[in-house]
Amino acid sequence: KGHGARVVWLTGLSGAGKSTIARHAEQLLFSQGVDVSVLDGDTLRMGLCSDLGFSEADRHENVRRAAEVARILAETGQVVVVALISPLAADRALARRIIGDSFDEVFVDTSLSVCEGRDSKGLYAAAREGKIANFTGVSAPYEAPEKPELRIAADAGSAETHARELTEFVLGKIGR
Ligand code: GGZ
Repeated sequence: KGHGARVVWLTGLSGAGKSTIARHAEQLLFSQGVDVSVLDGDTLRMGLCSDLGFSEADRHENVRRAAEVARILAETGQVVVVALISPLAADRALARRIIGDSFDEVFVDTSLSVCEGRDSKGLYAAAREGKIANFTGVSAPYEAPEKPELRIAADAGSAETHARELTEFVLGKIGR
């Protein structure tokens, strides 16, 4: 148990599948005996980050807090899967600086049209109608990673397949 000490940082649009992939990968890694935890933006925003909105400054703080918590958990030997939109390259670079060598950036690459087509929570529709301001991909920027350690092409294929891809990547990183 333990001694994973990695942070895999999933970035991508709302509805890209980050949370689902993270949860499936958590199960797969757990069943391989890996001590793993998930930090999900949606969940963090219900507690630790409940004071934060979606301005650039608040997203920056959201990323910073998630990175600091991920670092603490990784220092206990866990593999930490973080799932945050984290739309700005500079903020992801901050996370990388906070976490250090055990950080890997994973781009869950789902096109805006596919995310918007799914619109499982109706957020894109609301954003288009101007009911949600600063919505990533609609009225706020998303800077795609230029050199992620892993890119998951998620326009096609199932979340299970993508999670298996992520799991293989993590197992390789922890020498398993
Ligand atoms: C982006 C928003 C917004 C705005 C609410 N822009 O798909 P979801 O619903 O379940 O996940 C999204 C979540 C994004 O939180 P993060 O902490 O990952 O974002 S960031 O890293 O940028 O801080 C979405 C919902 O919150 N949501 N309003 N304006 N996503």
